[in-house]
Amino acid sequence: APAIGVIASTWDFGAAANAAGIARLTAGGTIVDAVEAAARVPEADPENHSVGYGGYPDRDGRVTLDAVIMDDAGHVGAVAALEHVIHAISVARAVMEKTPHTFLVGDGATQFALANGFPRQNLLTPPAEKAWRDWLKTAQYKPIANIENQRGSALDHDTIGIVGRDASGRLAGACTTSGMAFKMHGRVGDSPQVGSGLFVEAGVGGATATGVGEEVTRIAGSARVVASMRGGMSPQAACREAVMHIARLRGDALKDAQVGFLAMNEAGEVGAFALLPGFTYAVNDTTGRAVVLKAANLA
Ligand code: SD4
Repeated sequence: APAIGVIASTWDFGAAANAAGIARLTAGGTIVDAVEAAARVPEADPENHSVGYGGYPDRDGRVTLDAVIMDDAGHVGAVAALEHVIHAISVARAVMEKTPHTFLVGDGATQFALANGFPRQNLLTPPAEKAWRDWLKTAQYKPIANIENQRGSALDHDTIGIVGRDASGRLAGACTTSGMAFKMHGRVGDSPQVGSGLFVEAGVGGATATGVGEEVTRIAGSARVVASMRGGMSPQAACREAVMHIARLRGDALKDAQVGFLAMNEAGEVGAFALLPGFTYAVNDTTGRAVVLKAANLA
């Protein structure tokens, strides 16, 4: 039977997230419900050190979360530097549905979440606090490529970016992260920024990004991938084009930074591309297909 829905997510752990999203679709949820449900899986996982609970803190020891959710009708909500609330993606959705705005940050985002009934919780787990205290000994800020797939290592950043399509062709996406481990307090990466960490457009498709957010932000990466698909490129070709643009623009300044893009077109076809080897993504659909694939790369 043909799939009535498909969800794709960044990294190996995307498979479990996708499964939650597919379950939501199968139960009659919308594609927005599905991508939100998917994003909530790593947010609640203490073993994932880059999303929600258990996320690594900034260099001041504070866990600060960034998230965005978007559909193909121009509805969008985002939060950045949210503290004390696990499900940043659901706060982003509340921004989308309950405010006249698209983006709340810092104390304003946290106050909005608490006022809307999100429980206040301590997000800094003992292992994350220990990693931070170890990091403070040298205090060297150096992101490590593909650390997302190496659970429990000192600098992981396991951002999840999700794009999905339902049976009727409606598209939506979500992206949620605690950002780069040991970032400066107040730093916001690509993930919650519409057009950088995520972009969705009716009749075209959706794209999301992972890796060193600064490199994605400077080219508005996900919007660029979607624009390339609008121009006729396949999802993988569009991701490759954005990666090549970053490589051209930044040259040696990239050092060993990783950036990966993941895209889905209007037909539900999925592609990805990364600067370096090691970027993986997961695709699940309503026929029961669940695969983890290695993205092609420039190296
Ligand atoms: C950021 N892009 O905050 C995120 C980090 C990430 O997997 O993708 N980690 O820059």
